[in-house]
Amino acid sequence: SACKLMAKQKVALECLSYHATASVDDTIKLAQDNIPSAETYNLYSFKFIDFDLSDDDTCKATIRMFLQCNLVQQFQIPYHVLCKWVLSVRKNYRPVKYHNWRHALNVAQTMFAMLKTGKMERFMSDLEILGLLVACLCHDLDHRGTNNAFQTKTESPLAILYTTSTMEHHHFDQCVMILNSDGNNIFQALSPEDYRCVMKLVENSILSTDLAMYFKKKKRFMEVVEDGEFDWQSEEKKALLCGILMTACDVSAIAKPWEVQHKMAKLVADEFFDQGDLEKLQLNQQPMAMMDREKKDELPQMQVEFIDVICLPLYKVLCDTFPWITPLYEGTLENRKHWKDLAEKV
Ligand code: 5BB
Ligand code: ZN
Repeated sequence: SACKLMAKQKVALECLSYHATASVDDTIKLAQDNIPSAETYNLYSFKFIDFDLSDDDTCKATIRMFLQCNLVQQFQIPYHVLCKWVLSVRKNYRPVKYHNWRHALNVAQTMFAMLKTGKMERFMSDLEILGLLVACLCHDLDHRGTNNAFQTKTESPLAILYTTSTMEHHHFDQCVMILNSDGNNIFQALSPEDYRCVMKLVENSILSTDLAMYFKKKKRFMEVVEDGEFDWQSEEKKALLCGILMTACDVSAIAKPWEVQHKMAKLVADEFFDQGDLEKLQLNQQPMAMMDREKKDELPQMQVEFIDVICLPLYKVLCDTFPWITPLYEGTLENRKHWKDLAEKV
């Protein structure tokens, strides 16, 4: 419609300054650098932390994951294209407090650890592993630190373009935009069939990170598991499994060692509070408790609820099916104790 076309043009204009991909110089420099080992970055661990990594190292750690999965060789990704693509993806995250490039890296690393240490790669083809890593790295591209409800309330062009899963559709659009930019197409050597297949997986996986979709998916996932299912190869089941894994990785900050979880939760809260401030100032509305600075004392109790309602049930059903990812469940349970203690002090 004319309205959607207008919205699309507005989004394109708004994004122009961010649309730039990586420079030749940065690409050459990264491509010439040595890539440290997976052990150096602790990539196989569910306790991976990005805090001590330089911005350069975050790119190298990303490339290391592609190398460890043998994706560069398998899919004939020209190395400088991989380097440029990683730098471009990083560049298209905004410096918001939580939903930034480092969050994307953490999500991708949890996926890597699930596939390798969690032994889930046996359920995935190489093409699916490629798709999942790309989806993780791209799943929050151009996040503005505000959620879907905020887009709707402010009638942002994005909300006019996509009425449901607004931001997630935009993240996928940005992912496609980067792949289609000069020298950034890491999928360039794929056959048309593989290309179509991996793009479908990336789209499904990114759209699955909308928490609103998660509850439906979890219900269907439980049905499949309760049927005693061990065959995840059908297209529907594969898409379901990928969607569930994406959510498991997206919230995996909740399973990190306590000091890390504590810091991460503060970043989440700060981003929520910034949105709350915007709602007060721009919309003259009372934000929900989670986004209201005045209610920051309720944070521990909210984390307990988040753990009980979303995280523990998710990790429980996954661990029952794939026992090697139990560290995620145990880490979350441990953090629940800490948040519960803090909640009871208030
Ligand atoms: C989550 C779903 N939301 C629509 C309503 C609120 N809940 S919640 O009560 O489970 C909740 C989750 C409340 C507060 C929270 O954080 C306070 C700092 C969280 C929370 N969410 N805590 C976390 O550590 C993390 Br990680 C997250 C996930 C953040 C991104 C979630 C994006 C949701 C988009 C709908
Ligand atoms: Zn995310």
